[in-house]
Amino acid sequence: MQKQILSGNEAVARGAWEVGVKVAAAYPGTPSTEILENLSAYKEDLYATWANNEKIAAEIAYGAAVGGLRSLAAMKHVGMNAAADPIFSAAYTGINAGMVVISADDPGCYSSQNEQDNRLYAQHAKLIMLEPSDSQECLDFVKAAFELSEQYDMLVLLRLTTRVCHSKSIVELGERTTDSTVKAYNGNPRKYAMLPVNAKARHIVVEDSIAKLAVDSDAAAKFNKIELNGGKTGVITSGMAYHHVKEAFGDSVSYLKLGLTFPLNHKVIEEFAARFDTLWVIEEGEPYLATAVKAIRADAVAPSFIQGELNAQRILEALGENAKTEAGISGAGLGEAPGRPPVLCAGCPHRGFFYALSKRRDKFLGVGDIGCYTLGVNAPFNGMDITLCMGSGFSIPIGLSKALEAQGDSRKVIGFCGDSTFFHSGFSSLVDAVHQKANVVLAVLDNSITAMTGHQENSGTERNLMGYEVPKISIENMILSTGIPAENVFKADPVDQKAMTAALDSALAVSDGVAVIITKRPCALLKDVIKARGTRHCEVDAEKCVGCKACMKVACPALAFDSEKKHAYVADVVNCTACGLCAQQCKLNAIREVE
Ligand SMILES: Cc1ncc(C[n+]2csc(CCOP(=O)(O)OP(=O)(O)O)c2C)c(N)n1
Repeated sequence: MQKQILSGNEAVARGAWEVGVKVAAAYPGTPSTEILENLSAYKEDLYATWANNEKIAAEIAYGAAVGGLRSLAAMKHVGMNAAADPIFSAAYTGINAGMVVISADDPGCYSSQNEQDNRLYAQHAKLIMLEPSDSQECLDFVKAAFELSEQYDMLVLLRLTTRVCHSKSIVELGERTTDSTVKAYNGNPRKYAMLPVNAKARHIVVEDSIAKLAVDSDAAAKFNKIELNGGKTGVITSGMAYHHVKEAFGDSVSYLKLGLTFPLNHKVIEEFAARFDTLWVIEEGEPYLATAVKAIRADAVAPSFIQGELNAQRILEALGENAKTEAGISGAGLGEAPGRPPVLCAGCPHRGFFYALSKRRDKFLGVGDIGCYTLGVNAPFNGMDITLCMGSGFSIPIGLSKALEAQGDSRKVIGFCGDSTFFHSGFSSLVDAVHQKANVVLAVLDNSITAMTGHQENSGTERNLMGYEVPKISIENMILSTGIPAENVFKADPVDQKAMTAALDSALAVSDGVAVIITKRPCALLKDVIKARGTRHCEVDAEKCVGCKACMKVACPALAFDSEKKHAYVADVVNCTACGLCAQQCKLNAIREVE
């Protein structure tokens, strides 16, 4: 049997391929992104695509599953909010071929705007939930998930977390199941057309299926692992929390590691609990298991780890004296890594936009969105007042501008989002702004890629995930299609400060309805951009530099200031892209481009 070291995401992709998945759709989002990237490598055997948002991804997968192909939709946890609408109703209809929704949660907010625990979605939306805790289980569970999905005619939520997605461990690979996975389409509007009359009937069906699975002893044995090590303490846990608690206590306690976490098999929990004087529930996030276990054993000890990622030290601290007797270890040395706040890269086109904006700070309130440009919130740009979720950069301004108007505040609201976010949900917000005649400035910061999550293609790129040529959708044409007059649409290369400032001033001067700015310059880290730049970079002429630090105001990480010699210098020649934004600030022409 072949073995490989794989991350959880790679193992999910491998498992999906092995189990005969034919259609996979996702919208990128850390920590889930690599699932689809890895699946696209199997393009001879399946169709893998980036959708414009998670709702669309779920609907593509659902269409394929009902049509008879095993399918999956992958997303980060907040993507589930966008996809919740179809998923809740798909849970009623059931599917035909298996369908798995993958939610990658981010306890500790390493790359997210919140740390919601999507285990609660399983219960709420009525999805079977499997929680793998390492890469082998990622592969095994995704395969089993399709069988379970078809056996119970239910959607399965494969719930991952950052640490499961990104940790690497040894995985035993399997063979690929071939075409027996294709099921004939069995049209049945009473099952699939969710009018109230059908929905009521289907609701009962899904509740019945949940009840059956909750007592399915085969499923319980397959996914729930009991490790009896003697001693008086039993631990109930799931997912990555299992490894943290194991690191803290090793074999000094016994474990019930739940893999099938919705519906929970109460008999399994009861039998395990009955063996021990002391019962701990250790889980990351909301008290999901704790609520169920405490209904069975009210004295179960369940420390709260709602905020932040779990680790052995936190568990030991939370359990206090109890932990010392059981574990005999102190947890010393399990320190936190130092924080390193992210910054806009050297040569990032968004820097030019925010620099121009920072010169007009008294004239606007800024509403950001989610992307690399969110980093414009930091000093020295201080470019935004609010940032919430994808697409909201174009809709919050509608309400916020009403509030400013009501209070006689003459500042404009400027909302901004990137090209991928524009396709995700920004455009529908823009349409609303136009329809409502909102007096706002909306800026699309188009760097021709979904940059923040690692350069995924989107509807504005000419290739898709599988590398095939596809129609490239014009953002400008979409904007003009809303009826915004062309004279209210201002375009600029954001690094060109003359053009950028002119665009900004013109947009701020529009007094009736929506003005749009489109900044257009590709991400500095795109392969083609790096290739075209070659070895060009900037250099500061120390003779000419008087140490005024005007160039430092653009906050480029490639540029530094020598406080002894009192002049600026390009400290990171490799990453300097010679964009010239710093050079534009130098009145003495002390910065020039060199090879
Ligand atoms: C609902 C949701 N889905 C996915 C993400 C993950 N995510 C954060 S930023 C981003 C893409 C931003 O791309 P773009 O708007 O083009 O801006 P760029 O990073 O290129 O500047 C994504 C997919 C998220 N935060 N929320």
